[in-house]
Amino acid sequence: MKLFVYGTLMRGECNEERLRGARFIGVDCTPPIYSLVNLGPYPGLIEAGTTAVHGEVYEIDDVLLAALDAFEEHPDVYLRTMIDLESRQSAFAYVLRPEHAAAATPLARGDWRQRPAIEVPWDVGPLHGLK
Ligand code: PCA
Repeated sequence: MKLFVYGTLMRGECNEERLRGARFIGVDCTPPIYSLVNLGPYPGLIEAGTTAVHGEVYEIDDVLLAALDAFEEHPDVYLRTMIDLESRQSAFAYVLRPEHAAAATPLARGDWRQRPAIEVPWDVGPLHGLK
């Protein structure tokens, strides 16, 4: 089956290796009826809003689907849901349950790769000794 990923499972992001062995189909985008929220280390797709969310589609098998369901804590945190994409294909996506989005800030551009850099809350000072 097809899986649309929009966060840490995308290429170049921190959990990309979890899709090792899956066939990459292409980049895709949701219709503008969602929100993408920033939970810090990872984002959440929320089924309400006006944002088109960018991501990638993969062909995955049952074994990988089960492993990803466990990793994404389906159905407790994310709910794996069939959604429609702008390319007119349908795919599963991990939709964040709204009760986990309370403290999250929206990513209006719908693109996890364009999230703001993490702010370092202390002054690290001049980086002596790194040369
Ligand atoms: N992993 C899943 C859902 C959010 C996340 O970080 C994904 O990349 O689609």
